[in-house]
This record gives sequence, C-alpha cells and structure tokens, in this order.
Amino acid sequence: MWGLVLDSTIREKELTRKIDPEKVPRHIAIIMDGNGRWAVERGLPRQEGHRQGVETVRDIVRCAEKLGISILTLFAFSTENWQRPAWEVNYLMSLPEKYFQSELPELIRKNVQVRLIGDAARLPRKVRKAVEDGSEATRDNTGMILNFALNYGSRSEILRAVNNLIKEAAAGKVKGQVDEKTFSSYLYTAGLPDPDLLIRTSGEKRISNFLLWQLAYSELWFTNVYWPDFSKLHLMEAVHDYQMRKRRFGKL
Ligand code: V0D
Repeated sequence: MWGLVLDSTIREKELTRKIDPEKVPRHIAIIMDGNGRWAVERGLPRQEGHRQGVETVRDIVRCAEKLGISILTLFAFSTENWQRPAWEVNYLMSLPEKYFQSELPELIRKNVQVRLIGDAARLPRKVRKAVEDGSEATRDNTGMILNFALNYGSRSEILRAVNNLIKEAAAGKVKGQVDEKTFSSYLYTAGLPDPDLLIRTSGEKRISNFLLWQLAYSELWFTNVYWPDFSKLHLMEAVHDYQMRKRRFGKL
C-alpha cells in the first residue's frame, strides 16, 4: 500500500519535472469511456462504475486546473446514450445534480466556469435545472472553462449550425460565402479554440460523433485504462506525450 503511494508520488514528481508549464495544451477534450466495463469486471453494478467515474471527473478537473489548462471538455452523455436501459439512463441523469452538490463550492473557489454543450432542451427538466444552476453560479468566473458535453452529438451540432445559417441567410443576416471562422461561431464551442489534445479511455480508438469539426487537427491520445481508473498521472502522461509531438497542421 505505502509502496504504491510512494511510487506514484515519485512518478508525479518526475512528470511535473518533464512537463513544460509554458507549453501545456490550451484545450483538452476527453471521452470518458469504460465505466460500465470497470464495474462489471469487478462484479459490481454498472452504476458503481458511473459513481466512481464522477470521482475521477473531480480529480481530473483539479489536475487540469493545476496544470494551467484553459479549457477542459468532457463527453458525459451522447445523443446515442438514450438507447441504454432506462434504469441506467435514470441513474446517469442524477449525476449532474450530485456533481454540483459536492463540487460547486470548490469550482467557485477555483474560478472555474462551467458550460454545457449539447441539446439542453431535450434533457429532463430537473437535469436541465441542475446544469443551468451550476452554469449560472459560475458564469462570471474567469479561470478554466469546464465544458460538459451532455446530450451531445457532433453531426447534429453541425446540422444545427447549418440550419441556423440558412435561417440567418434568408433573413439577410449572413451574406455571401460562409468561411471556417463564421461556421465555427455557430457551433456549441463558439469562441473557443479547437482542442489541442483528445484523450479517450478504455481502449476504443474512435471519435464516436464527438467534436468532428473541432478535432480536425487535434493530437489523439488513447489508453486502455478505464475511466474510473484514470488518474492525474495518466493526464500528466498524456500532456507530456503531447509536448513530445510535433504539430504541423498539414504543413511541413
Ligand atoms: C458517468 C464518466 C459528471 C461518464 C463520468 C448525465 C459517465 C461520470 C457529469 C456532469 C457522468 C454533467 C453535467 C454537468 C455537471 C456534471 C456527468 C453524466 C455522466 C451524464 F453540468 N459526471 N457525469 N453527467 N458520469
């Protein structure tokens, strides 16, 4: 037990030394995958994996803030996740409120601004209320931006942007050709830089309808670790790996 604690303390020291605080990614996006599998492999109910997953969110938000990350975007619930069994969806829908009950004071203290990306209109009223209250309570914060992707799907985000553009063009509010910058301003992530780094846990190597437009030039980092086991050491490892890469944006 104390041997392991010592090992991870040493590893953290080592990673802290290796990470260049001047070159941390501005925006990290994470697909938090593997909660159910984590639980089932331990003979626990799937909810237990989700519950543990919220603890990981807390640790990773703390670590990201400490590293000086400007924007952290977490994929919490996709538009496809409604197809899960009702009891599991119901449990998941209790998590935003639970999260804010335990984390809101610390988020406020740390000047973190919480935002939602996704189709909030189609969330159960009590979930929308919890998320709105959390966003409202942190709206004037000027530190790290913490985006929760909730009822989010990237293709429908893009179609929503297209349809809003059509409407505004018909009303004469958009004229001529639409460029990339204008198009980006119609996405949920309007005004934010694209992710520099995408992390996906639990061994899947897919984008799964997450930020398709915004991830065009992002570095991708995959790990077999399940989300409940993902720790600040893994986040630091990903940031260090990112710093070792040479980003070219299609150029030489
Ligand atoms: C379960 C792992 C925080 C992924 C993380 C409704 C699956 C824990 C939130 C959250 C979930 C969402 C919005 C918000 C504040 C917190 C959350 C869901 C699932 C789905 F404003 N964790 N978390 N939401 N899990």
